[in-house]
Amino acid sequence: MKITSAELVISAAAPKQFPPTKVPEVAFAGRSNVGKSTLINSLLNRKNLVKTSSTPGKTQLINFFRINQSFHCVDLPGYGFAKVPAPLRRSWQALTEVYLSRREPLRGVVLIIDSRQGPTAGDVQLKQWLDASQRPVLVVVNKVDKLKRNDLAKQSRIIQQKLGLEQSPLAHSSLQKVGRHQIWGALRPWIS
Ligand SMILES: Nc1nc2c(ncn2[C@@H]2O[C@H](COP(=O)(O)OP(=O)(O)OP(=O)(O)O)[C@@H](O)[C@H]2O)c(=O)[nH]1
Ligand SMILES: [Mg+2]
Repeated sequence: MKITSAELVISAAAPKQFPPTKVPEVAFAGRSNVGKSTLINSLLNRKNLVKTSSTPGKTQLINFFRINQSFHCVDLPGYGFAKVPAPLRRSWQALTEVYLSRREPLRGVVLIIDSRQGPTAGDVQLKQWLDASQRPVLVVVNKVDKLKRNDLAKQSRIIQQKLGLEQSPLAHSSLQKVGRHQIWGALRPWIS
């Protein structure tokens, strides 16, 4: 995928700020710190378009990015980070839930799983919820630089089984620049 333009449309704190659009959208979901924002930067070949942080809970709003004037990438707040105050956690959850259940241009969700941790209860819950909502899901196992090859094969099987996938998850590492082309290949039908 050749990226000719990528810009932030809006950081939405409430559903009424979701931008009206006719272009298709892909959203990136996963637990806090799993590398969602970094993955979007690496897909778009941009170092700092999306803010990333080693402190979990960096992305608290829903960030809409317009790519090549033709589709949106949407960075969702992460879940499952206990140190975030409970009321804040609820407000993100509510915002994300409204987005995922009602957003008309949303074509599919990239669900990102940590390669070492494997699927958390939150990951399993979200996958089941997306399936029930008939939202297409692409599962990516991320930070695969942290695993040896054998362990990655084992972890991929566990992810496939726990999330009930027909195919094994795509492997990605922003650090090693692995998996970018495969992910674009899977996303193409959603955004064209
Ligand atoms: N080893 C390794 N570290 C990574 C990779 N991708 C991201 N990280 C690191 O993981 C941390 C979290 O990255 P973010 O992209 O901010 O994570 P996020 O999922 O957007 O987090 P929230 O916004 O808090 O939900 C940062 O310290 C990144 O440098 C990767 O492929 N490999
Ligand atoms: Mg983030």
